[in-house]
Amino acid sequence: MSLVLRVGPARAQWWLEHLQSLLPDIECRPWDDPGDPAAVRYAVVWKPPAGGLKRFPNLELIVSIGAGIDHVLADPELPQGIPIIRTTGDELTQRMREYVLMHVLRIHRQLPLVEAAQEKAEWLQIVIPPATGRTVGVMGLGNLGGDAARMLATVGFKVRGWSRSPKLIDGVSPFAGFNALEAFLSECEILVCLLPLTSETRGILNADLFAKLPAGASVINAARGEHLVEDDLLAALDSGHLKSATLDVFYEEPLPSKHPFWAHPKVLVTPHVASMIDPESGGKMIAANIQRFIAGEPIADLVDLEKGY
Ligand code: NDP
Ligand code: OXD
Repeated sequence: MSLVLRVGPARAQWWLEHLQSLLPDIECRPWDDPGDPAAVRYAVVWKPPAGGLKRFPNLELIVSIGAGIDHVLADPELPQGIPIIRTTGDELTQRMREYVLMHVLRIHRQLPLVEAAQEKAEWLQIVIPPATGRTVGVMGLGNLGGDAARMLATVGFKVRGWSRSPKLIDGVSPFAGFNALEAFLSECEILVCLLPLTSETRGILNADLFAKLPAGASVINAARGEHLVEDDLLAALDSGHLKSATLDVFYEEPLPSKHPFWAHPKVLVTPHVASMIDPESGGKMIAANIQRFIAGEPIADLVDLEKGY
């Protein structure tokens, strides 16, 4: 009985050794050297290539090294009927909370202007409203978005949240479904996207949506690159309707060196690091979920494949 691991090369060995130490009864093998394909029962993967998982005829479980599972569902040859578990956890949530707080405050307190002024040795005093005078909208109120919205409300922001089904979170004005999207957007000065990528949310950050935001709004996308229509964002920034964009995720990762986002004065690029799953904390979550699966116990992170997230 074996487990096959597919993760980027930078941390592959760390992952493999750590998972093996947590799952001593299962042989953990790298993706490119899986041994007997018939022995592979578990696949722990980030962005598996198309057709890669169908190599294993006795696969029982797929584990996403990520909160999102879009990168698994993207495989057109994905073997059907196999349960998929996503990876969550306090550290993942904590890291995303820090990312959202840092970038919302950077925009709210106009840090780019302060830094530009310093370069010119200019003493620029800007009167900024307190957070209680600023509205932030969070799209997606799940583990990450729900937590971020709660945290922003605690800091003092006026917070709105948008989800598929209604969600009640202290200090957060709830909006649910596409019928409520326009009303939700109408006052969001800073918009944070923490949606999963599904057929309903692909391309949701587009010209139509930007037009419904107040003039001068800023957008933070820490969800998936495919949520964003890149040309629409560039047009909205260049027309001045949007003030700035903070992007952690991209259609193509790593973001190609010639991509216009890198040098755009209104875009801050971060390299998909808003909340990284590391082998220590992520490995513990993954190993615990595999053990629950083997024991036939309930698994909170089991993905509802009907919903697609
Ligand atoms: P969850 O599945 O816990 O939550 C998803 C939220 O989005 C839910 O509130 C859900 O609504 C809402 N939603 C889904 N579809 C729609 C829709 N059509 N319309 C409105 N709302 C919708 O996800 P997580 O919070 O764990 O993660 C969100 C995403 O963040 C991941 O899928 C991943 O893409 C991204 N991510 C990015 C990371 C990074 O480092 N940049 C790290 C980790 C995750 P409802 O509550 O009604 O179900
Ligand atoms: C995730 C991610 O989905 O890292 O967890 O993007």
